[in-house]
Parts: sequence; C-alpha cells; structure tokens
Amino acid sequence: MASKKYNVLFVLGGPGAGKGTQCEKIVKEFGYVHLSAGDLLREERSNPSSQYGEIIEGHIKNGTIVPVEITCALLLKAMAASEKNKFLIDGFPRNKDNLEGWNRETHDKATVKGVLFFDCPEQECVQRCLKRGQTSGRSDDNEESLKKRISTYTNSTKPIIEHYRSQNLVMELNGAKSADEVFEDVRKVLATLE
Ligand code: UP5
Ligand code: MG
Repeated sequence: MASKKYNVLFVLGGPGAGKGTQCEKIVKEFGYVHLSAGDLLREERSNPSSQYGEIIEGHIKNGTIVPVEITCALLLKAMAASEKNKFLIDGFPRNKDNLEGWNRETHDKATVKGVLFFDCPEQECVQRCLKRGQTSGRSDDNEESLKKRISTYTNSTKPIIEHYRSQNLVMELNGAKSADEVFEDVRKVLATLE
C-alpha cells in the first residue's frame, strides 16, 4: 500500500444546495480535485459498455441511492487516476450503506479531514433545480423526482451529516446566500484547515 493517504473533504447538502457551484470555486483557489459522485454516476450511466447503466438511471430518476459498491469504485478509480491527493468528494456519502462501504474500502487509503455542509431551505433548493431543469437535460430536475430527492436527503443523508457532526468534522455554511457570498464563508472555513 502506498504510504501517502488521500486527504478528503466531503461536500454535502440537499439537491441544489450549491455543492457543485462551490466546489468549482474551491478548486480554483485551494488546489483540490473535485469529484462529484453524481457526475461520475451520470458518466458511467452514459457509457454503453457499462453493465450498471440501467441500475444507475433507475436510482437517479427515483432520487434513491446507488449501491456503494458502484459509487465507491468510481470514486477510487478517479482518485487513483489523479496525480493529486486533496479531494473534494461532492454528494457522497448519502446514506448508511455509502458510509459503511466507504469506511470498509478506504480506511487504509483515505483520511476524511472534514465535511462542508451547505444548508439551504427546501423551497430554495427546489426552485434552483426546477430552473436548472429548463436547460440541464437532467432526468431528475423535475417536480416528481425532486420530491423523492428531498425525501431521500431528509431521511438518509441528514443522519450522515449528524454522524460527522458528532465527530466535530462538520463545517456548516448558509447555502441560501448568493454564490459569491457563500464562497466568502467557504474561504474562511477552509483557511482554518490549511
Ligand atoms: N445555484 C448554486 N448556488 C446558488 C446560489 N448560492 N444562489 C442561487 N443559485 C445557485 O446548483 C444547483 C443550481 O442552483 C444551479 O443551477 C446553480 O447555478 C444554482 P449546484 O451547484 O449544481 O448544486 P448541487 O448541490 O450540486 O445540486 P445537485 O442537483 O447536483 O445535487 P444533488 O445532490 O441532488 O445531485 P447529485 O448529482 O449529487 O446526485 C444526483 C443523484 O445521483 C442522486 O439523487 C442519486 O440518485 C445519485 N447519487 C447516488 O446514488 N450516490 C451518490 O453518491 C451521489 C449521487
Ligand atoms: Mg451537484
């Protein structure tokens, strides 16, 4: 096993809370590699030679969570392919299965340095995703999928955030402000980690 462990910040928050937007800004200033679990799954789904395409699309449309074996393998592959070792893992872990699978697969490979949690009111999240849905082509940016995404977030992902909070790893940010204002706050909390 390589001696160098991956340093990881998880990035969590509801659908449309601004995880991807803030990660892009962080990458520019702080030298992390951004890995969006959702983007990796969408890419895998669209790969005609993947055996997981249908399973992944079923979960995405239903707002449910893809089995960790698939997601964690994609994340580890992307980390191994990178030359760097500071990663923002966006949108993962989303439930207990994800958390347990991650711990099982990476206990000797990665250290979780913290969790950036973008807290944003449900209505704001829904409005953002519906607006994006006018042009995004995402199969889950519609009212029906959004109800399910919100419910999965509330029932399955919030307990994971609480788990990390009990370990003092959560950095909570108000995601309802403008993207630039949120990033001002992000900058301050990340400076404490440098
Ligand atoms: N926007 C962003 N910030 C704003 C701000 N401050 N003010 C106003 N507007 C703002 O932003 C969403 C939209 O809002 C954009 O149009 C943006 O311009 C605007 P974005 O930064 O994309 O928010 P984000 O939190 O990344 O929203 P996203 O929709 O990507 O979140 P989800 O968590 O729902 O989606 P994700 O891609 O992570 O997952 C999709 C699905 O994949 C899941 O539902 C699940 O089925 C599956 N999945 C798994 O099964 N396992 C995983 O580990 C990950 C995903
Ligand atoms: Mg996203």
